[in-house]
Amino acid sequence: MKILLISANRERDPYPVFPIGLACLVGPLAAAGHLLNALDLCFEPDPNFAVSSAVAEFQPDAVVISLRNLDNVTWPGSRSYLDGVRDIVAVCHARTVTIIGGSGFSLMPVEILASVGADYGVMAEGEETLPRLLACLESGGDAAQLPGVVLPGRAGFIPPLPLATLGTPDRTLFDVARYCREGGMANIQTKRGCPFGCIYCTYPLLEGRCMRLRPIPEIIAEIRTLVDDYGVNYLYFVDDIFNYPPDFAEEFCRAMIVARLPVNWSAFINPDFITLRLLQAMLEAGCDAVEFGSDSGSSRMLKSLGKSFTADSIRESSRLCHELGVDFAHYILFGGPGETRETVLETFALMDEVGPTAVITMTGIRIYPGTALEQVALRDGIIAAGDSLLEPLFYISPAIRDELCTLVTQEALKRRSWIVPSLEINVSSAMLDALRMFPVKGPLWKLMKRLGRSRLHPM
Ligand code: B12
Ligand code: SF4
Repeated sequence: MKILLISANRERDPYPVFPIGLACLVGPLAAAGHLLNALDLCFEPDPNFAVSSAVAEFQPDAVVISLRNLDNVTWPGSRSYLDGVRDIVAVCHARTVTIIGGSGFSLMPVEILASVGADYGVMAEGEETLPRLLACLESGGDAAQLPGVVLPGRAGFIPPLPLATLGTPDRTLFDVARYCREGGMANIQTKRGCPFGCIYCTYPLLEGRCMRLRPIPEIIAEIRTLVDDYGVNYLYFVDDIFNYPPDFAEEFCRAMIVARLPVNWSAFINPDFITLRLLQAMLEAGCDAVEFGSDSGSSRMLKSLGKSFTADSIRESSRLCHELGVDFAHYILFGGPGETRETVLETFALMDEVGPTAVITMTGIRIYPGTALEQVALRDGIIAAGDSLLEPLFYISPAIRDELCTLVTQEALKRRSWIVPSLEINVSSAMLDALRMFPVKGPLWKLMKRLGRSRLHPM
């Protein structure tokens, strides 16, 4: 079949992110004998025109739409992307079959399929399910019998089966160089899954609770291709947690060191499971910045959010970063269940104490179906049974709701390293656009070191 792959993601903040999910589907689809073409809407000035032209020109038998983001998960200032997806489907609809999937789609597959009007949906990993669905369409089989396939008008579907073996993304149909130029990096994955249980988090729902590791030689070969064929010199590891399991992370770093790969990189890490030995190996392997998903500096809030670590782990891991001189950021989520003025101030105090290069903060926590936070939000009357979560709804602790933004603004502006995208503290879309004019490698928050003073609505 002739298949047109469309990446629907047009978000450019904090930077344009390469459509690695679609790239993972290229190999399995090509192996199944399909003829492929791709359309990446990230850089298209008129997406509907681009889709219409691509469909007219290529005449695909099916269009495969990747929906990575539903919205920007930012409160206040929330932006939903679903209207854009509805338009893409509408442009294709009379002319070809539409199949939608991706992480954003997989969070609420039945509702999204109904909302955007595509012909088929695929929940979670597409490497095996999508070729199976296409084969079923070709042979006139019953798609409802395929695990992971969602059909319009049906409330349920057979749950997807996790892939036994993770493959290597094939980036040949996409503009890797442009993402490196405008986003400062390429992306890569070493494993899938997260065994932890943070109450708001969808990652275990999307990738499963079991860790599935890629063979290290294959990851090294992929990096070599990125370097040799695409001129990549900076990588971001999209793993839920880079440093878990820690022995795999270390083994991988040692392999990178042996391979002498000329790249720098950064990744999300957990404040537990980071030792001097592992951090040393990471730096030797080219890591020049780490991001901690710390969420809070208050012991009470860490417990309430279901974090597996303590404030002391945040202290110790930050100390290691200072000792080895690596840039580090802590990501903070304010407003979770039990958040009060005191717990917010405790978080500011802990961040003052540990002195990261940057603190990146969200106010309010997006509520997703299937998470423990959804149950807490129902209990606390923040949402009602049957409420749709398609348009973003946020949990904000009733005890702080009215003053959260004022308090965070006041405190963040007193400090130089705090970035609060929702309140435009030390960041704005215009500022990110301007920074992208310069050839900056890696995460932009590393530039916080050069900031003169804190600003509201910079640029
Ligand atoms: C790493 C990551 C980031 C990094 C990206 C770094 C980089 N250079 O790539 C950073 C921190 C920058 C980031 C930013 C954002 N992110 Co993010 N991110 C992730 C994360 C952890 C992994 C994404 C990834 O690369 N996965 C690896 C690839 C291989 O998997 P995949 O894309 O899901 O593709 C597979 C399947 O989905 C499927 N598939 C994909 N497309 C299709 C299409 C079809 C038809 C089919 C059948 C199957 C299919 O098959 C693929 C292979 O198995 C996910 C959470 C998660 N665990 O999935 C969130 C996630 C994707 N992010 C999310 C969001 C919202 C954002 C931001 C908007 C947040 C913000 N305000 O900054 C920005 C947007 C950035 C942008 N420009 O788009 C949400 C999206 C859902 C939603 N709520 O809208 C997620 C799901 C997290 C969440 N909250 O649940 N992100
Ligand atoms: S926040 Fe991190 S550690 Fe917690 S469940 Fe999500 S991915 Fe796992």
